[in-house]
Amino acid sequence: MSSQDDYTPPKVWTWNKASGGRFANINRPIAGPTHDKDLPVGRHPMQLYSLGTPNGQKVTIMLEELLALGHAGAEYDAWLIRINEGDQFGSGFVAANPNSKIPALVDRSGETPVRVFESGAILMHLAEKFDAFLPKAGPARAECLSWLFWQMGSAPYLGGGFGHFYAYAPHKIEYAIDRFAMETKRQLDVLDRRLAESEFLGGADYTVADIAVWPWYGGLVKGLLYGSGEFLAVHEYKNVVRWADQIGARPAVRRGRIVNRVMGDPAAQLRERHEASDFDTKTQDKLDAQAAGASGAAG
Ligand SMILES: N[C@@H](CCC(=O)N[C@@H](CS)C(=O)NCC(=O)O)C(=O)O
Repeated sequence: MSSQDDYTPPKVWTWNKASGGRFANINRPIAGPTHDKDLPVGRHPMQLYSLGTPNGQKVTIMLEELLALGHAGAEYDAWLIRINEGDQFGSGFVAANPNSKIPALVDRSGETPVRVFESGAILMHLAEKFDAFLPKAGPARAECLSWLFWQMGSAPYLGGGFGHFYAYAPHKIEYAIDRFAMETKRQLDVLDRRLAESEFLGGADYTVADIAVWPWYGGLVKGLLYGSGEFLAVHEYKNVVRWADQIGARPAVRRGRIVNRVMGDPAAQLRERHEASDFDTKTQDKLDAQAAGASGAAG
């Protein structure tokens, strides 16, 4: 039996920096900035400070979808925030998001810049601003928002729970992996049943709910998250796989998912995006090849 199996919590928890694990160098029990650093500002109305994780991809996909609809006001600069290097604790970033997590958006389209943090809030801000991907009223809006907020509440069990203990924790703890694998599979079944009755999560139309859920659960069923595809038998969730492939083939999704990416195939990484032309021919060819191979989701 290893020491973590017989741990007795002390009366008062103290910060043990040597606790280990993949994110030990950035995790800390206090908020606020650690250093002074202004954020860069580009020339477009939308300034995004992010990283190409599933939470970051939601926003770049949304912006690319809006641009594809012809909304020039959605033009954006996507600046890279390297969370492993502590960029989220710079004073400028903390002013944009006091929670020190990507993504953070500063909407500079009006006289006064507006900060928006939390990916769900950013998606709603953009959807309402451009009147797109969010039904205006009635049951369709209620259903869309229900699935949007389902993602916000559910993904921490997948990422912070299952993903952390299955892939990143310094020890494999059966209890923790069992608990979160069970919950992750339950969530996949929730999605699978919904997508058996409906083309998209909100109903007949593609909405911010799909944009929020796809980078997480689309990536999961395509076997791209935590190397866990076989362990979770993700191929069993056939309706989720159908939906993941369908969304992954959208040109705006193929562009948005590679913005601010620093991992995986270098040809499918656009570390910063400042112009539409930044998606160069080489990247586009690579994305076309990926789409042809139907490997559409997040990585
Ligand atoms: N609920 C937040 C979650 C954001 C989040 O967890 N971001 C992670 C990367 S995916 C992060 O910035 N982590 C840095 C840290 O925890 O210090 C949202 O949806 O925006």
